[in-house]
Amino acid sequence: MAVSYPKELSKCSNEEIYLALLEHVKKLAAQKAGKDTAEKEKKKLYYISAEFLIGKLLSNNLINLGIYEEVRKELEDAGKSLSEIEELEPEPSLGNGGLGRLAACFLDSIATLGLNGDGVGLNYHYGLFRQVFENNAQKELPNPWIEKESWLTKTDKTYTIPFGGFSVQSRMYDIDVTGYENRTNKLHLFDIESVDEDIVKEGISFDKTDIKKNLTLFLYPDDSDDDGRILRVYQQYFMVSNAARLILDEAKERGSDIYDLADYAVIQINDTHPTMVIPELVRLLMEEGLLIDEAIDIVRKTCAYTNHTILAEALEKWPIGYLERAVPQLMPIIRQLDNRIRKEVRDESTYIIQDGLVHMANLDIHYGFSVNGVAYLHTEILKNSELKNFYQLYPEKFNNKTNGITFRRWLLHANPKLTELITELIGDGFKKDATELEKLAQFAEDEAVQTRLLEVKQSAKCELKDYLKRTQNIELDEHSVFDIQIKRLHEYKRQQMNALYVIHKYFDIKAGNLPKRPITVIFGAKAAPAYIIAKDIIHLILCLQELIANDPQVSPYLKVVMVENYNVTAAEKLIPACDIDEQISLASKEASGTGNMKFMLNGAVTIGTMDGANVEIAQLVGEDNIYIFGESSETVMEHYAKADYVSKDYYEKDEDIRRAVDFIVSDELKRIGNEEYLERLHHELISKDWFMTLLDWRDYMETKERMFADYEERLKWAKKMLINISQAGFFSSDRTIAQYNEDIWKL
Ligand code: BZD
Repeated sequence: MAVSYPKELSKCSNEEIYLALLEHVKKLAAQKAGKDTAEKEKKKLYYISAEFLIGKLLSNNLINLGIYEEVRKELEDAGKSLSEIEELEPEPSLGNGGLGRLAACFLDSIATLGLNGDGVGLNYHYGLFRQVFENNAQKELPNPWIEKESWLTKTDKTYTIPFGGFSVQSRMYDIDVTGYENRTNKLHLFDIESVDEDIVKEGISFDKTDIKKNLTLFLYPDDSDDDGRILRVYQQYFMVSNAARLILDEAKERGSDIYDLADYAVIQINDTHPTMVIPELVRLLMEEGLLIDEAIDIVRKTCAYTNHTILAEALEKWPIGYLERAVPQLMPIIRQLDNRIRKEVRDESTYIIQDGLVHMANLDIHYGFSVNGVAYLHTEILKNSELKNFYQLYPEKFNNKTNGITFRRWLLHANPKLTELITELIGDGFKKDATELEKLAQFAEDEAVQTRLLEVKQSAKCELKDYLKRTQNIELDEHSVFDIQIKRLHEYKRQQMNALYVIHKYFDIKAGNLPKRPITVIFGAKAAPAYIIAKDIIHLILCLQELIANDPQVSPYLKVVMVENYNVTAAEKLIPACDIDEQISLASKEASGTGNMKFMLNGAVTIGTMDGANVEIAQLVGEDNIYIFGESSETVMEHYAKADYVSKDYYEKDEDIRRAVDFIVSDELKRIGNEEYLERLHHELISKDWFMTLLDWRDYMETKERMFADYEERLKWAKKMLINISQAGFFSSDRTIAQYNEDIWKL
C-alpha cells in the first residue's frame, strides 16, 4: 500500500507529509490489528499503568511496520527529510520518568513477542509539564500533545463511572502498538468528554476541586496539598474502574463465564497507582451476583503487582477519608479485605488499614499472586528488608524481573549509524534476538573496528551539537568529552554530587591544572514542582553554567550544559552522543534504572555505584569496563539503621569537599543566583544530606579523574565501548517480557 500524499511529494509541506504518514501508519496498523483479533486467543494480559511515556511514535511505527527505509528513501528522493518531519510531531509526555518509559518499552516488546496484551491508562490532555528556565530557575508550563489529527482513535466504548455524589461518562481512546514485524496491540486511554482545558490558569495551576472539568487534564497533578492528593484518588479510581469493566466485557466476549476469569485475563499492576482495581473487580463481580468469597478468589488469581521503589515516601497510603469522599462504594470492600487479613495473619505490620490509612502496596501483596522487583538487588532488598514481613508470609509470590528497554527505539531508531556498523559486523539477527550482540566481543581487539566505533560516536556527538544549536541555541565542542547525567531530579540520584565535582574542577582549572581535553558536563532533569531542594539543585547547575561560560580562564576547558525540557525526544539525541554516563545514585535507592541500559547499548562507559541494575551491568561487562565507586548498599543501609551518618564530619575533615560545598554560597554565585536558594542548598548539604552525597564524594571525584585519564587511550576506550554494547543484549525488554510471560502471565 502506497502512502497517499495530497499532491506531488516534492510539492508537499512537511506538515502535509506528516499528516499523510500518520494516516498511512494508522491504516496499516488497523489492518494488522484486525487479523490478530481474528485468531481468538483465550487469555489476555492487561498492563494497567497511570503512565505510558511513549514518546514520539512516527519513526518507531515505521520501523516496526518494516517500511522505515522505504519511506525515508522516497522522501529523500523528493528532497524531503524524515527527521525534519519527525520534529513536527508533538511528544506525548504521559509519564514522569523510568516507570512510565518502562511501560512503553513493555508494550513494544509484548507486541513484538506476539503476545496478546494491551495497556490501559488515562488520556491526560497535558503531559508532564514543559520545563523552561527563567532567572536560572525551573518554571513549569502546560504541555499539550493532542492535536486535531493524532495517534488517538476515538472508540465507541463508554462507561458510567460512579463517584461519591456524582458520576461521569467515560470514553475509550486507542493508540495502536505495532510490534516489530509482528502483531499490533492497543494502548487504551480513558477520558471524559467534560474536561475543560480553559480552567488552566497561570503555568500549570488550576482548580483542583472541579473533578468533572479536571479529571484527565494533567498527568500526576501536584500532590503537595489535599486537593491534589484527592484528585489523584479520583484519577486512579477512574482508570481502574474503566479497566475492570473493559476486562470483564472482553473476557465475556471471548467466552468466559466470569467464574473462570483467571483463564481469560491477567492484570499487571504497575506500582500501586492501579491498586484499586483489586477492590473494584471484587465489587463488580459481586454486582454480577457472585459471593464475596468467590469474587476474592477470582481476583487473587488474576492480579500481579510490580514494585518500583523502596523510598518510603513513594509507597502510597491514602487516608480513609479521601476514599470515603471520592469512592465511598469501595471502602466497605477494602474493609472486608482488611478484615480477612486480620483473621488470617498475625503480623500487624502487614494490615491494609493502619492508623486511618489504606496501605496500597499491602493490598497488592495480600491479594495479588505475584510480587516482583525490577532488578536483582532491588528484589533482594524487598525480600530481606523492605517487605521482609510479607516475604515470610508468601515467599512463593516474590520474584525478580530485571528491567529492560526496547532496542527498536533505543538503538535502531536513535542510532542508525551504530545499527549499521553492528549489522555489517554480525548480521541483523540481533534485531530479533538481542543476545546475538555478544558476537561483537570477537572484535574487541580489532583496531579497525575500534576506530570505526569511535567514528560512529563522533558523528553522534556532531549530530547532538547540531540539534542543541538548532533547538536551544547551545554551543557544544564536539572534541570535548561528553559526560552526561539525564534523569529526574531527585536527591537520591545525586545530581548535586556531580555539581560539586564541577566546582572542584573549576578550582582545579583556576589553579592551572588543565584537563588533557575539554570536558562538557551535560545535565537534563525536571524537578517535581513542589520539590524545593530539587529545584535548588537545578538552580545551582544553571548558575554554574553561567559562571563558567563567562569565565575566560575556565570556559575553554570546562562547560556545563543544562538541557531545557529533558524528555524522551531529547534522550534519543543525547544517549548516542554520550562518552561518560553518570549512574551515581546512593546505593540501595535506585530500584533499577533504565537509562544505564540505554547508554551501554550506545557505547557509553558508565561511572556508577553498586545500585539497581548497575550491579548486573558490572557483572556482565567486568570491572575493566565500568567505573564503580562508593559505599555498598549494605553499608548505606547500616548507616540508616544506626542513624550514624553525619555529613558535617565529611565537610569538616575533607578540605576539597569543604571548598566545593562552600562555593555554593560564594559571592561569585550569589551575584548570579538567588541567595535564598543557594543558602538553603548549602545548609541542606552540611546539616542533613539525607542521601549521603558527601559520603561518596571523594571516591567519586577520584574515579572520575581516572576515567578522564583512561579516555585518552582512545583505542583501549573503544574496546570498553564495544564490550558494553556486546553485553547489552540481556537488557532487551524482549527478555524481560519473555520472563514476565513465562513466570507470571502464562499467555
Ligand atoms: O521506575 C522508577 C525507579 O526509580 C527506577 O529505578 C526504575 O528503573 C523505574 C522502572 O522500574 N520509578 C519511577 O519512575 N517512579 C515514578 O515515576 C513515580 C511516579 C509517580 C509516583 C511515584 C513514582
